[in-house]
Amino acid sequence: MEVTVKQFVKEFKQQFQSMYAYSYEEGSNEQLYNALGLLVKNYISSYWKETREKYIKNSVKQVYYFSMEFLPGRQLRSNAYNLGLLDVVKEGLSELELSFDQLAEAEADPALGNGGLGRLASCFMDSLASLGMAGNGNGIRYQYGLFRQKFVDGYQVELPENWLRYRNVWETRNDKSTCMVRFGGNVWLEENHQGHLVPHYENTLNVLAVPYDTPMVGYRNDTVNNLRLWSAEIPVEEEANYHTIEETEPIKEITQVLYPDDSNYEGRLLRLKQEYFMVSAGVQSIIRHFRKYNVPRKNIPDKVAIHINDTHPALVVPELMRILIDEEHLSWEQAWEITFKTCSYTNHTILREALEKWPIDMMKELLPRIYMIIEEINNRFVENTLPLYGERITWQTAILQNGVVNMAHLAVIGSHSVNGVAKLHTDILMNDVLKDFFELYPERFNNKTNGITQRRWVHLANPELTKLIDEKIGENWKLTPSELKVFKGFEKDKDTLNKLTDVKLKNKKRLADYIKEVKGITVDPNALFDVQIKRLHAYKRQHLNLLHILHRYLEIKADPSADYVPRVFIFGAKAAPSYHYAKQIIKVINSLADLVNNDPDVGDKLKIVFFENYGVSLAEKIIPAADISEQISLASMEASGTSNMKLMANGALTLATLDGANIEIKDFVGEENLFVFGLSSKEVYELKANQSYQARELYESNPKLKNVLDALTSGTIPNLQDEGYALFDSLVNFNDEYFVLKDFASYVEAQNKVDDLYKDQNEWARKSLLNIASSAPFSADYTIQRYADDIWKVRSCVEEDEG
Ligand code: 26Y
Repeated sequence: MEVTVKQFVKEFKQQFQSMYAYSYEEGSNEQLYNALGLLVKNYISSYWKETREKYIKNSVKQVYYFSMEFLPGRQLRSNAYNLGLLDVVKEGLSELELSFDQLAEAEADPALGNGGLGRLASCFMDSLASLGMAGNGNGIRYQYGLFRQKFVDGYQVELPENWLRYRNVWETRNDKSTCMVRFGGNVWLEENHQGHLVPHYENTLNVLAVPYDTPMVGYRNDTVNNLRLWSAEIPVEEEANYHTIEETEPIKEITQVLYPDDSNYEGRLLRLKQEYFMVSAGVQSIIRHFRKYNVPRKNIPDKVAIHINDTHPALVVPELMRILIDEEHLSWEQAWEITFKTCSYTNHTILREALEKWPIDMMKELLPRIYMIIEEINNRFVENTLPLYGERITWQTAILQNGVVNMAHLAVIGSHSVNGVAKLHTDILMNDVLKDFFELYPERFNNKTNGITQRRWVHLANPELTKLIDEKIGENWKLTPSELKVFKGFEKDKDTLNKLTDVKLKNKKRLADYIKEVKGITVDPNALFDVQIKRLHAYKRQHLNLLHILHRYLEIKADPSADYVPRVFIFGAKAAPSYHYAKQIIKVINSLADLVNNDPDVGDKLKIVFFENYGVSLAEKIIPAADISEQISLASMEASGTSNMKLMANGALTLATLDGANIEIKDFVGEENLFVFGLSSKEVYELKANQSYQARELYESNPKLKNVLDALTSGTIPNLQDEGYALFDSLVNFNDEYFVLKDFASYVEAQNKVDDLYKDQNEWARKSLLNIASSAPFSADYTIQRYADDIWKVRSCVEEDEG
């Protein structure tokens, strides 16, 4: 968009003054940021309006991405960039002697998600808009985001994340589009005079769903889509029924906090309320919007695609059925045809404990009408399946099983498409986790390997690298990521390799300064920066990383002249508050950090930095500075991973097991350009099946390993309570569920190869360049194009305009 610096400066001053009634010179960073954000939002608003109108006018098919989590990250920089205004804004502010970077840091980072699944949803929003596709997000406006993590004495402490404190300039409260969501009470069906069975409700709890809309700005294509987040309120007309603040709590708490767990399913009533609240409001508003299209209801699937991001929004299936039957008076068969063609489902995890199953009694009581519909879906499913496939398959795949509603089964049965998020993961779904369904509906299954938006994760997070690539291959890769492969042509170009090394060093210096500032630790920017950033979970094996560091430490102590390349081990990870073991791992890493970072024998050879409160904003600082990307989950456990892609795109070399998307990274960049170690998923399956694994044998037979494990309990690591014992126990006495000891030797070996390669900076840079140049296939733009072609059947509206 066209705005001159002069115009911007004038409008910014006005904006500030109209908001705060004093001059910008007196503003705090938060105030200045708010004024700037609102001004940018003003610039966005006409495109936002026009995009919406265009979709309606052309009767464009819309995708609705239903997700309990979104992690958009800070939006000022990315919105200004996508609008093409970033340079103007920076220049204008510097004329006013203000620093854009400083103001941008004042923005709260909305932590409305736990991890990968939530960040993926936001990368997808960015790509949908940038491809000019009509894609909307639908989620919850949690008043408190994922807890703010602090370390006290090395222990994780959780603080509330009040991200709305200084207001949120990007959102628009949309009171015209509220919906009513009903919970509980009694429901019965009665025939009306047209012979329709219609439900009657009594004693329901009615909750008003208020949408807050946030613009999702496409990259220089005038497209602005919508992210709609719902907030729960008391219906105005019922306010008089509430006499005390306490009585209003059950309503307000629905959208108060995000569940901070991404692995342990807890059958909590409040979570089910959240899920239905978001689903019901979302589906109601879709159907309302659909009416503007003036096409028959049977054509809903031609105009609407609803995507179910993991099972959390799977109640979309019965809710859409409810609306079509109870409110639109369609027959069951008509409604089912529409629902099934409209819905599609992505699975993001094979962890048993993360697969949602709700007690039937709970569902019945909280959502009586929805339960009736689920029961009917289940009955019809069983009726159809039993004669064709027999007892075993039918009962294994039923929605209602042993007193619970199996949400994955509901999602698969109610969707025309089911996908995993990396090739291996999809294979595992088809051959293991959902294998009976694969027999019933092979045509539904497909793979969609995850992707990331290069705009946020390269262009914006790593401007110096972006400049270097532009210099060498021109700017086409920004719109057509596949062009990045042209960069491969520079793998032997000395000048390029030197510049690439310089860029990395600059990024490392910046991170080193930040480490000094927030952790008080001095690190050498020339050391190798080794990064593991992701949720803390035993299957991701941060403790394998820990054991290797401890091993190195012991070797250095035994021989201070040992030839180790100086390394900084960098961690960022939150543990679910109730995940005791994960928190113990955090504590041990922190205590080891205290030991290692202050040991004069060690010096710069080894430093450990565990950042607090890992999230999108921290990731943007860490990733451009990484040399090594740790992707060391037990093979078969990590569905895809996405930090692996972000790190690769920024030139880190991957150190990985053959798990999730690591396999595809290896295939694209070539085996010689990353470090692979450990069991394959096939070997993991075999080991589990033949039950032959004896962790204690490894402990007893490998002296180096024994040495390391013993150091957990010997008092070597200071200030531990029982955390060292807990780790030792789980690994040695409880037979090491995630085969950490089994993979230890090959991990150490791979780490030594990392050292050797780092000594040859030229060769390192060459491999780094090849990684960058091979990262294009992991652009979320391509991932979204595949969802659009294969699942949603939507096209770019920008292309359409151009005819
Ligand atoms: C039901 C509740 C316990 C629950 C809450 C959140 C269950 C799962 C989750 C989140 C899962 C998640 O983030 N999965 C990650 O999705 C990424 C995007 O597909 C993958 O890259 C990553 O491997 C996977 O762990």
